Amino acid sequence: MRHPVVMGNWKLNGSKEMVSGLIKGLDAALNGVEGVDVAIAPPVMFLDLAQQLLSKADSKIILGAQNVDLHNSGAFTGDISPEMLKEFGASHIIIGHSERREYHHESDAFVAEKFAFLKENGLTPVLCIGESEAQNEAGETVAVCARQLDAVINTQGVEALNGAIIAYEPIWAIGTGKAATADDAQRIHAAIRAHIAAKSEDVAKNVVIQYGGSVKPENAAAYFAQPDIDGALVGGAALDAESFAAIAKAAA
Ligand code: G2H
Repeated sequence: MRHPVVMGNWKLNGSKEMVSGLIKGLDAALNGVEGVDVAIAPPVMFLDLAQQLLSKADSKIILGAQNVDLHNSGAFTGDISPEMLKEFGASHIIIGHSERREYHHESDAFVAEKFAFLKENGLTPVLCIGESEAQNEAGETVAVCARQLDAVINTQGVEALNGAIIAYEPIWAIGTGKAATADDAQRIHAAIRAHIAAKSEDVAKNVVIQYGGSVKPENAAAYFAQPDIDGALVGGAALDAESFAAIAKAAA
């Protein structure tokens, strides 16, 4: 039985004060909420503070991060390794977000290598896939998602997806307020699951597929009512404790 995961992707936002307030507010708002795994991915600068606050509160909130390098040490200026993320308690690591694919020119193959390196280091990849507006209009959504997934499946085997999380995020819905309808999102999630099922029914049945793109308290429940939507990757609404907690509760 799949367990929903709601993850907050804080992107390039935060300050010590904001992180403290948000984590305390979230932990309080989520007290007693069962049936959903809740994770946050602050900027790495704040992992230490976040880890201390979560541990002091004995919180169930899972700590994550927004990116990782392909090495554990060495001359790789500006990068962060899996070992470092682990030392600060981050377990769920977002890779292949469309913002990194676009602004940092990360290819499917490069993202797939990160996927493999995270698994090798015992971390949980949160693999983002999704189509652009032009691809959507050209009817290429499922083909684009399949290609992005195949970069992992064809190099590491479909079983590599066991224990990982897939986040389907249509690029045109990210931060735009133009969320996909729950029915449209379900159709794509079902197609993604079917693509995986063609290689392994078992992996497809168990893999968590989150929806991402302008998820808010007002639209979250409609997504989570869909059979193939197992939680959400949340950006803007994750920066407000009340909103993010409401989304998490809708998935519980
Ligand atoms: C998509 C999402 C979080 P938002 O990037 O990954 O952000 O909820 O702001 O659209």
